[in-house]
Amino acid sequence: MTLAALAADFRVRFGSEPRLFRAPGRINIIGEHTDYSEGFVLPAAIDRWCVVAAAPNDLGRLRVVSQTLGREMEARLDCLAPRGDWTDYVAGPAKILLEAGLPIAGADLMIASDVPVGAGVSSSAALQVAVTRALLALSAIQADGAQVASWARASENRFVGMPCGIMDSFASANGVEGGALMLDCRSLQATPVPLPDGASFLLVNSMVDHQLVAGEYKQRREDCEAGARTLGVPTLRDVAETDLPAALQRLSGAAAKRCRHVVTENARVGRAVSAMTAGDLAALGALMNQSHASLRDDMEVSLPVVDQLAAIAQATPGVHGARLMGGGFGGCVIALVDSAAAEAVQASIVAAYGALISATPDAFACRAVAGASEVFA
Ligand code: GAF
Repeated sequence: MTLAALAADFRVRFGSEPRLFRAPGRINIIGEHTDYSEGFVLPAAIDRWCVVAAAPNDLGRLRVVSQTLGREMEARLDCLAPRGDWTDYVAGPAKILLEAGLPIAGADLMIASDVPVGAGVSSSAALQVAVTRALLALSAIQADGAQVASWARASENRFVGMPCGIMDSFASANGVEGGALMLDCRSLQATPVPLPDGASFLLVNSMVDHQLVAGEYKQRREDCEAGARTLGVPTLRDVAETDLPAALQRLSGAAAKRCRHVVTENARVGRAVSAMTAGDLAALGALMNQSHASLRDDMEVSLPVVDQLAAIAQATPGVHGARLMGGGFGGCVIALVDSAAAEAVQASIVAAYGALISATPDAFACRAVAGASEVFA
């Protein structure tokens, strides 16, 4: 769907002239299941977008059309409540902005997205960031990207009920063209890191919808919080790599494994930034492989079929490293590949994994793009 076509559909449906706002999905190069422990992540916004066409109405209502889903909803701004479906990602940002005391006006919204759903590339964060941006702009309220990300995350945490960290909404709101963001999830200080020359990031979908396991995600978060409590630190981010052996002696079971993952993964993010800056693809790929092993063995968020996909990718010539990406339990594997071999690598992984699951997995290479903004048809 082009921007012009979305605007045209909006005029037909609502009879007014929309402004257009878009927010991208994201990849995460490394730094998984660390954001909610206030650790480090290395995501990049990608060239898949959720676009929201928006105009004010004077009805005190949200009137929403999802072109992506072929569904509609209408709700009064003064009685927004979760319904447990897609509408929560639209009503949630409005509710959060109102709770923040912002004078959000009624709005007509039409949504079109090409961010794959359930693939671990943050389609829900993209939607909430785009809606947040749109509602703010229609009411002429200024906000920076970090603030937009925090509101979008609050929507996901408090309205949708998913206890995610800040990474996804931050990347969608603040991404930089051609680069990743090394984000400190405690201070929200973000440092752009250019993607290395000659390399591409390829996503291959395991075709297992990761959204089915919000309970597992919540459990991982609670494991990390329990570990931090036992150690007497605010979060596991406060355990230095050099202090890990001593910390592990004081923990057992799941808390020990989660702690080892978070501490080593935070360290890998720093090393990955160094490898990217040096253009050392072999080192970056090795770190991604280690991240996968840690997510599988210590964070325990993989599935056998995802491990098989990662193994296939890791063994494919032209691939420097590969790992599961996002919350886990399905979704995409991200592979670091030589750009010159990208098409052949994609075909090879798709064929091998496709034979395993008797279906053709979705796969695409992506480009790093700027974060959410108003756009013009
Ligand atoms: C999901 C969450 F939404 C993020 O906050 C992050 O925790 C990620 O899983 C794992 O790194 O995408």
